[in-house]
Amino acid sequence: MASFLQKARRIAYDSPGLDHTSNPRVKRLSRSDSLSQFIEALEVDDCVIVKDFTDRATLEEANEEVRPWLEKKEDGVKVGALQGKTRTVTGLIGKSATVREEFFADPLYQDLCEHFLALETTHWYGAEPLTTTSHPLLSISITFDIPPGTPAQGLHRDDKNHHARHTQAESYQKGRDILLGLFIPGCDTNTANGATRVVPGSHLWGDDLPNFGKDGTQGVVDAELLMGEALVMLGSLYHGGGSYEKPLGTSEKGARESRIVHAMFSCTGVHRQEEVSFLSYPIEAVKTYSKIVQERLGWKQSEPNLGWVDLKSPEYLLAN
Ligand SMILES: O=C(O)CCC(=O)C(=O)O
Ligand SMILES: [Fe+2]
Repeated sequence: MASFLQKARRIAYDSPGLDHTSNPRVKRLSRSDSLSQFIEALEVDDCVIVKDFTDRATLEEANEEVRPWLEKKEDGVKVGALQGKTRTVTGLIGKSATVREEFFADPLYQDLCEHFLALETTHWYGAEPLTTTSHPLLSISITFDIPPGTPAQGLHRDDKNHHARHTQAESYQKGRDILLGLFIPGCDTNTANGATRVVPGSHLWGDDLPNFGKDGTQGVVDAELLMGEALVMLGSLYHGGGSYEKPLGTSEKGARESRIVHAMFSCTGVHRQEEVSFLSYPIEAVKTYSKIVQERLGWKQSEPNLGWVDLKSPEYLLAN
């Protein structure tokens, strides 16, 4: 298995003939590729780019829906990996119908969440076995808008929030991750404007001090994305927003000066969500959301016995 994965890793990149073990890149796949190719890319590299995730018109709609919220934010926040410059819009599911129904509810992303995060367990009532499944939840939906003058984030794993522990491994075991992220850029992202930096393969590392080499760039790749593409990543991937060093006011007149990415993370159905869904999205609004979104927000119980209201799955509260 290990040698299969190593081989897959060598042939996984889209420029044949290059030794990408010393110059790693993120694999790009299309929607026409099979789900198992996406799964394999995530198992091998811990991230993958979907080339044709969305189109420009849909992306512009999402940007328009988010922009008023962004413009209300003068300053960035200092929390977690955010160091005060990056502007954020939280609770995106309620603020952008396009982010919610076109991006978060995307069947490819949801199928990958189901594959990596659904839990199926057999337990016993006396001698009677019962197998139940817990489906994933949305943990957080947030826009990251990096203005010029923003330094790079410290490389980190987002599953730190869930106190995840990792043992070093040769190859991927299903169930290893508790988060799956989806990053959709609202503009082209590149090294100059702070494309997200990722460390392919770091999902197999343990919890010791990570080694990014003397200058902190060993194994680090700028996941440059074009509008319409999306990056899918496991929660154990070392990553961080890149630096946008260009001074403010040097862009062409009228050009938007920020790097905008709409991000979502899903977690397993038995972990605590980063954003408290029931306080973030009022029930009257949730009634208008698609079924899959309602379920991922926690309006369906996790089998066997989590997330009840009065010992019942809460979707009955959405019925009228
Ligand atoms: O802005 C980005 O590219 C990534 C942000 C991030 O990883 C974080 O704030 O946890
Ligand atoms: Fe992060």
